[in-house]
Amino acid sequence: MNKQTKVWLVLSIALSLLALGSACSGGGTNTANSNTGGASADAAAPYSGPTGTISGVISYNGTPPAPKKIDTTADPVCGQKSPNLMTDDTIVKDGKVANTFVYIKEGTVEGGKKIGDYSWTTPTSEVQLDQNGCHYAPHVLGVMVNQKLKITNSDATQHNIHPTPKLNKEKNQTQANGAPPIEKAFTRSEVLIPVKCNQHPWMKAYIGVLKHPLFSVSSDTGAFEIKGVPAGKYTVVAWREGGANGEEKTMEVTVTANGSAKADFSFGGAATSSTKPSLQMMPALELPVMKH
Ligand SMILES: [Cu+2]
Repeated sequence: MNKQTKVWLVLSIALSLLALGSACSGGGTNTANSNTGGASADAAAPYSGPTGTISGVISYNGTPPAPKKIDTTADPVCGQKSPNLMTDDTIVKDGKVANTFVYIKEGTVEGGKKIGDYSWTTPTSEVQLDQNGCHYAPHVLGVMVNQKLKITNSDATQHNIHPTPKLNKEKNQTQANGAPPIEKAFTRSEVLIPVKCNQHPWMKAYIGVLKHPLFSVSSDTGAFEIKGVPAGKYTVVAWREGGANGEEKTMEVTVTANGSAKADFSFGGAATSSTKPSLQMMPALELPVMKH
């Protein structure tokens, strides 16, 4: 074998190995991600490029339904601690809505990869859900998949926390007064999981579980902010409690490097940010009035 033949032999072996390798990895990822732009090797890598922020305010057009007083006579301990417990499905102050869960549903990061193609580190910090005055605090919260949720009982009575997921495992758990915190985690993405208490039928909370940390809940001023969003174009969803399964609004938002994108949503009678036509076209003539 002369020197030239040897070189060709080595080259052709190397080339066929390369071809084999790319055929295997290509076949595995192309079915799962149709739009990875051929970057299959780092398909589940963390994002490390430029980021921006999405922020906005959730408004309510028209007169919101007034909170109703909850009858807590079934458990005297609840009445002693919370004599004026009110429903909190619609908390509107000065026309701004609290407890709206805002999150990135899907989208494409600059460069062409889908947001779902990146991996995100689960925070080691816990998110707390407290039962206080026979009421869940917070009413709406978000966690990442496998992030610890710490459930505490601050009441002198027994609660029974009962998330009712569709995709995650359903399990209810009794927590007596003075019992240590219960730790829970959800293994699958699910927006949102309703939570009830088997002891107190009025108690309600909602948990959004996502594979990424790109979510937020509107405060009492209706404001929310999602930081660390990779530059790209996204479908942002705002969900709030109401009706049988809640109300949802969507918006397309473009985030630039170090930029701040606005995403204001409106609920209520004359909503403007909805993609669906509103049936009620009356202008919001009345200012929201807090009754009771
Ligand atoms: Cu309870």
